Amino acid sequence: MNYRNDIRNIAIIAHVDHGKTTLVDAMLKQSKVFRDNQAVGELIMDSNTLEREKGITIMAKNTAVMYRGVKINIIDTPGHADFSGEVERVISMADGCLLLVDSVEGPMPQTRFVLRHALQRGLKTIVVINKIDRPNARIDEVIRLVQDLFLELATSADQLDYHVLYSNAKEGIAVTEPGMPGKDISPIFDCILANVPLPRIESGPFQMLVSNLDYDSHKGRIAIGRILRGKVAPRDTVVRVNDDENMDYHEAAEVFTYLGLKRLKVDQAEAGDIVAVTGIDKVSIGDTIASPEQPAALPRIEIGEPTIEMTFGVNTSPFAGREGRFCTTRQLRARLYKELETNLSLRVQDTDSPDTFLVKGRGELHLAILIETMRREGYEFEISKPEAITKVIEGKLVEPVEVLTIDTRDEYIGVLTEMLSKRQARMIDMRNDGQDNVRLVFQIPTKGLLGFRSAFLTSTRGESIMNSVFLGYEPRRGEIVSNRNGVLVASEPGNAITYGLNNAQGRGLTFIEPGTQVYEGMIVGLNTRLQDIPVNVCKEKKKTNIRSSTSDIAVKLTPPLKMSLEQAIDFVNRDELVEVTPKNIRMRKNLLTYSQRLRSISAARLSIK
Ligand SMILES: Nc1nc2c(ncn2[C@@H]2O[C@H](COP(=O)(O)OP(=O)(O)OP(=O)(O)O)[C@@H](O)[C@H]2O)c(=O)[nH]1
Ligand SMILES: [Mg+2]
Repeated sequence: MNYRNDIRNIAIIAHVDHGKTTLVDAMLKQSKVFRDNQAVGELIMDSNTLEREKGITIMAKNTAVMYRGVKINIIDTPGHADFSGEVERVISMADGCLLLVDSVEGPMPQTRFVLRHALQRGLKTIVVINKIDRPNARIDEVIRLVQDLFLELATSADQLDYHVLYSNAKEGIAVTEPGMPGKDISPIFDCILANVPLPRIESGPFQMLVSNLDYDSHKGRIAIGRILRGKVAPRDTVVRVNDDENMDYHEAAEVFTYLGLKRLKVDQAEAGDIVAVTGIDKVSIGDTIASPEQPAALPRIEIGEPTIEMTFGVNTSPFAGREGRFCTTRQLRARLYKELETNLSLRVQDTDSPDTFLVKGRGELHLAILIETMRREGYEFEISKPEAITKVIEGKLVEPVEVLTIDTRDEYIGVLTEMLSKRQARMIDMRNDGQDNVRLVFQIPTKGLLGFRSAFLTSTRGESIMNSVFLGYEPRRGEIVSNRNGVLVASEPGNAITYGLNNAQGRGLTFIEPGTQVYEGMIVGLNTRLQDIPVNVCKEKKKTNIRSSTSDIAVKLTPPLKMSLEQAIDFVNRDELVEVTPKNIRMRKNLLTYSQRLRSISAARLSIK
């Protein structure tokens, strides 16, 4: 067995927002991969539009820096639990990892998830306590908690022997002892060089596992992965081996390695390095590409199962086809199945209805990101309320359960515990820091979390943070009764006007502005009571001949409550749909007319009797 000492491969893992991408910024900037006068900004690796808008990483990405003559291949990963599949997918490319932990928050549920994966794969871990500049940093306690986590998760004694560094990623500073003055990020680089194992080179002809895919309009599919064995060069003949051990032959067109934000075209790349190879038609993540001399498949990447599902259907609203570029079943189906090529924890199934597909994902945000991406690409479709996926294990019906961590203030404990107990949550921990801050930990079925986020933000006035991670399956308990109020449903099509909306505001909150086009059955507001009521928001005031001194005074409407896509997904009930187009997000009743809805209610009552 050989090793090469000119490369190290590391993944950066952590709970959401603990500073991974910011640390990569510092590594890139300080290793001089940019020109001195080049404006590169912040969160450089979060290059996708939705990542920039939301300030979170969604997809794992590769980059590399040179330090003391060694190339460090870096994989930045997302920290949000919904994108855990990305971490599982790329972690096999690395020999070591930096585990970042926020100096105030300490280890969070996703810290445990990513560390468990890293340790199971035998990655050498370097702990980096980040954000040491935060005023209420509690470094000693965080170190103790990290130690507990290692004791619980380590698979061998030598994994307990890890290095700890301290950083302020935002300022680009790291130190080896807390309190030490720092000047740059070099202690992290030095620690990587000294401790991350050298990449192993297995002897034999070329072999690599495809861990990621990219596209280029000229070059086609780009297969990304770490070379395990041998070398690859442009125009080499390679074999693609897939799931069913089927093989096909290809000619590698170009071979690239990483440096900074660029891919460098190379004449040859060798085992131990992370490369991008073009020319391999139809290649998928999980395929092996290898030399025809020894074309054996490597074990495929195992990815956790999805926990929630919803339907995606062709838009059936009266406004169908007006705002989208891609509106047909064929286009919707093709787009959803294409997503499976890169979005490994997603599942798509045809249903009994040819116009509707069942899409399964790792959480509401996972699906919401797909919906938002498709809408921006010009797709128009309708989606149903997300549901938790139940399954049968050993003859028992089970449902997914999650650990929910809430950081909030003392005054909200009462309201939160009450809301959550209705959602079948059980409190498993409560810790107070003596300064009004409290961390609550619950175990809750996934179905109880659906629709919780917006209620949570409203009732704690945006002052709290919630995070949830999949825990496992438990016997399914009863339904959770929705305690959302009824909705105001447009009874006539047309343009909403101030007069009609003002009347509607007498019944509850409204969601639309004057001038909005509505159709019968569209949801235009929230009732103050439990049942739905039809309202005519297009109704005009009756004209009279008599002028009154007050009639011309403009009616002042309360501003509408405009819902984002995620809020709309959270809001709708089972008998409702969200209509998604590039221009609008509308909510509607599944049955559009009042008489249809009445008939279905009485049919449901009859069937209960
Ligand atoms: N005060 C302080 N803030 C930091 C530090 N490092 C990162 N941040 C801030 O923390 C926030 C989150 O940083 P990111 O780098 O996006 O975190 P991340 O771990 O990549 O987040 P995800 O990829 O979404 O999981 C940003 O607002 C950063 O500016 C630090 O050392 N000190
Ligand atoms: Mg990030």
